[in-house]
Amino acid sequence: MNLYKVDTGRERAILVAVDIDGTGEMALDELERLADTAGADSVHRVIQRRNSFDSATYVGRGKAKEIGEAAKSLDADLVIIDDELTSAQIRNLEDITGTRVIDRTALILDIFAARANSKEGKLQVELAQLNYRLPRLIGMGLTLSRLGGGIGTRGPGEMKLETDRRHIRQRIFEIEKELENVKRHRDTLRERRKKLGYYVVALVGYTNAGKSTLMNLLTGSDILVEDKLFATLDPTSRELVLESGRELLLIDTVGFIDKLPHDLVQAFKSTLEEAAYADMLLHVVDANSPHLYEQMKTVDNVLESMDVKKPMITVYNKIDLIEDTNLLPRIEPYTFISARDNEGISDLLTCIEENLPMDVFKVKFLIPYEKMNIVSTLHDDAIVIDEKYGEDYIEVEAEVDKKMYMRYEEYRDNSKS
Ligand SMILES: Nc1nc2c(ncn2[C@@H]2O[C@H](COP(=O)(O)OP(=O)(O)OP(=O)(O)O)[C@@H](O)[C@H]2O)c(=O)[nH]1
Ligand SMILES: [Mg+2]
Repeated sequence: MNLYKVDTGRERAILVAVDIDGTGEMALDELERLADTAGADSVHRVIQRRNSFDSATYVGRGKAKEIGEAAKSLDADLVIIDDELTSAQIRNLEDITGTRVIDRTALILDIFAARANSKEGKLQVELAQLNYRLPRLIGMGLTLSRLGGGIGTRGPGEMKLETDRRHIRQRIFEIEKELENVKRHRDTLRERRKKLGYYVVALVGYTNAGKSTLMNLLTGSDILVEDKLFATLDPTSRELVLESGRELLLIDTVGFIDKLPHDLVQAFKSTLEEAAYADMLLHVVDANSPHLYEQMKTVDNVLESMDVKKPMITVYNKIDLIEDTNLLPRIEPYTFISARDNEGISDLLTCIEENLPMDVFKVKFLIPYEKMNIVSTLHDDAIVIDEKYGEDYIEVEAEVDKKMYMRYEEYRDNSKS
């Protein structure tokens, strides 16, 4: 390592991809953004066209040597590989290049580690990191022996990451137990939301599409918005009242990315489930992205893998940056907006309104006389079909929306259909 190098606090990285299907340049563009977010500058890019990954060294052995030479002459701190590697591949590549090697998964986990804020988020990231690390302890020679850390060695917060197998297993066990509790809490919250009869609408989409910007605009909240990947990790929910008076809960969620690490999906299950429990999804798309199709496909794939099938509106965002919206795929329903310039928002709200499931329930309520106010609410806000004044109760037959259906659950007459 060059002791006289100017310390910018940023690492110098060589980015490497094996290109099997011709998408190498695109993959490295994204890897470069990920590296930038994690605090590394790309000093060199290497793409090798091959039919498959080399099982021992990922790229071919000759290419690995070249990378080592480039690392020396460019004074690189690390090599970042665009796919997930085995511990043997990491070890072999470190031996040949003489440089620290991390893979795409470690890079993404590192970004998540630096960005986790909530207790749940930190636990989820730590769990994902430990699960990633456990089978790779032998491989991570240079990474773990490195003093002073660097990308790939950071834990959530100031936590030092374990390197001892037995401790790791113990810690995984503890975290899983803690996350169970968090999950139960989340389930309770979800139940409560359901009881209140809220329609839940979740913002989903590729990272950096503008989900949080839209959330802030619609609900006046101040969620962190950044031109970096994975600005949002924790789901945030806020109330939104539509023109018609219908109230919904809007949820901002963690962004998706191509080749989302399996350990992260597992650890973030309860967070990702926010989309699964929503009544409707807004798929926010960066309409200006050169990789728009691939990003939309990735989002579809992640949702599919979680078995999420919900009514969805495609929301093309950042139209202030594009000249021709005619080139965008038109899968109904869709809208064009600029969350930055507050454009197209009323169309979006109308579109939400039109596509919300219109649940109407025909029910009979048995309402005690001291709750006369409920009867008048039903007259005001629902359609009363029939009304009988009995001995103990007022029997009201009415058509109500989901919200009222849930709100007056305890007065429903369940004795007959
Ligand atoms: N030009 C333009 N930029 C936008 C628009 N909406 C969002 N951005 C920018 O896009 C970047 C990402 O925005 P975010 O709202 O953080 O995106 P996100 O989808 O929440 O991203 P993650 O939380 O990282 O998944 C920021 O720099 C925003 O200022 C828009 O309509 N037009
Ligand atoms: Mg966000």
